[in-house]
Formats: sequence, C-alpha cells, structure tokens
Amino acid sequence: MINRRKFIQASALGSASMILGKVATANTPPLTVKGKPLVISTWDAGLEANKGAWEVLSKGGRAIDAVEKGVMITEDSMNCCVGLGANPDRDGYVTLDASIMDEHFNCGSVAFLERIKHPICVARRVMDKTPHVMLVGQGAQQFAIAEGFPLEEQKLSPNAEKSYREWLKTSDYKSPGINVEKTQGGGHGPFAPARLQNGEWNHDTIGMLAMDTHGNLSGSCTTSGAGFKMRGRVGDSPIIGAGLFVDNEAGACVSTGLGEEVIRVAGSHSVVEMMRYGASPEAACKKVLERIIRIKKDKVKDLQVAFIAVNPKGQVGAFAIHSGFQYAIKTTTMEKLVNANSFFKSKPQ
Ligand code: SD4
Repeated sequence: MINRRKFIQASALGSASMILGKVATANTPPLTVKGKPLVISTWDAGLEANKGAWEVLSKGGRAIDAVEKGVMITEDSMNCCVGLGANPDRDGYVTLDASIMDEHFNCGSVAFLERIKHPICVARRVMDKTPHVMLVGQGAQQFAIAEGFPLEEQKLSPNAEKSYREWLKTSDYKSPGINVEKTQGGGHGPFAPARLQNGEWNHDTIGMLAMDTHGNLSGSCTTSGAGFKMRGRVGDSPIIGAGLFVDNEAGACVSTGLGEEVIRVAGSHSVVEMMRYGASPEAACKKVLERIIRIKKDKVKDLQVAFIAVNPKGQVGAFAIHSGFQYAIKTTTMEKLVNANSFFKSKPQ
C-alpha cells in the first residue's frame, strides 16, 4: 500500500511531469573515483577551471587552494558569464557573489561586490583575515581595496552590453528560464540564469569541489548571479549552507541554478546532511531537488536547479531538475564532462 507521504511525493512529481512531459529519473551507481586527488565543477567551463585546480592538487597542495585557483580561471574569462564579463543587473551594473569553505568549517563570502575581478579571492581573504564570514556591497569592496585588489573600470563587456541593450527593449522582469540546449536562440531572457553567447552556452556560475591527497574536502562558488536581476539581489552562491557547504566527515556540495529556490531549502547543507546519513552523492542531490519540486509544484517547468556533491570516500554525483546540466570531473585517470541525471527531459524553451 502506498503511504501518504509517498502519495504526496508522487502527486507533486506527477503533476509536474504531466506538464513537462517525459520524466528521466534513472539512478546511476555512484561514480567512484580511484584514489585522490579529485576535482569536480559545474557546467562545461568546469573543464578549464579543473585544470587550474589540478596544478595545486597534483603537487599535493591543499583542496582549499585548488578550489580558489580553479574558479579564478573562470572569473578571468571575459567571455564567460562569471565575473566582470557577465550580464549586469537591471540597472546596468555587474554585481558579483562568491564563497569558499575548507575542511575545518572555515568559510568566507562576498555578495553584491562591484568592480573587483576576483571575488573568490576576496572571499578567501574574508575567511583568512577577518573574524567574519560574509561582507557585502561597498563594505566588501572597501575591504578588497584595502587588501590590494585593483578597482576595475565600471564597464560592460561587449557581449554583456549587447545582451543588456536587447533586454532593455522590453525590460521584462519575471521568473528566470531554465538552462536550454545550445541550439536555442537565447538565454538573455528575463532575469536569465544562463545565456547563449557566440553560439556557446554559458552560465552565470561556477561551483567547484575538491578532495586533496590528504583526503580533505573544500569548495568554492563564484557568480554574477542572474542577468538583469533587481539591484541588490543576492542569490544562493555566497550563502554558506545554501550555495555551498563542506563537512569533511560527511561530504561537500555546491549548487547552480535559481538561487532563490536553493536558499529556501538550505540546499547544499541539506545534501551534505543526507550524505551524512548514508545517501550516495547523487541520491542526496536528488532528494533535495524533490523538495524543491514539491514546493514549487507546476512552477518547476520554469526553473532549473542542480547540485554536485562528493563524499569522504571519493564518490561523486549530481542531479538536476531539468536535463542539460553537465559537470566536469578531473582525477589522475579521468578528465571529462558528465551529463547529470535529471527529473525532467524538458523541451528547450
Ligand atoms: C544565483 N545560483 O545567483 C546562482 C545563479 C546560477 O547559473 O547558478 N547561474 O542564483
């Protein structure tokens, strides 16, 4: 007999799937990586970022240094939607969020930071040099300048300028779209969490998790948030426990997608807690996404959230609400992009 809880779960997923069509729920066995070190990161930009992390990991360096160095590569790339090359908020300013966490629960983050090229390094300084966890806005910028970070010009990248001009034609502000296939004609929709640039699908965020040769875990996350967001909007990425969480004894998780939904369920912390009680990384990611689906019901058709996770055994996994999410993995024997399983094989918007 189906119990009430299972029935409610089934009907929430059922009603969403009626709207979205095919449901893809196949579980894969946990991807167990042979030996340490390892690094995983979100989306295809993760392939390049992992190489940066590997320079640290392959020399026996700490996971925390690897995850900082890795995502700096993505922040550097002015063609990517992470960092100062990204889409601006609806007032035309690029505002950045980032967080970092090590194996000892040390963590630091910055939010609503402007004109600083490497928010992840400022987050690391918050962690290393202040008694605080999070600095925001002008205070974060002041701290960055005091720490010697140059104040960059307030100028949009050519791609962002183009997308912003396009967006201004309607200035439509509503719920974000989901990630869609590369063939789609635009991610620069309203409050978009990802966009198409020069035929390449880019994303606003990179999240990275690493295990070093000592078996220690760390994570980082850096983002421009969501293009054309309200001024002052902060997503999940700089919020420890939402966008990122690391517990060396239980595992580590980082998220991407619509941050509001991740914050609501304390997403990354919830995934790590599920791993603590025995769930595989993929199963833990999937369970927390199920909560979001239950909360959002039919509205899930308009939103993407994905998690990647690693446990202390070196098993890695991921899950997404909609198809199209990929993560990059690098180990001593493997370097590839993996298609994450998802609840829905959604039609591109
Ligand atoms: C946010 N989670 O600010 C980020 C956006 C993101 O690909 O992941 N975009 O909500």
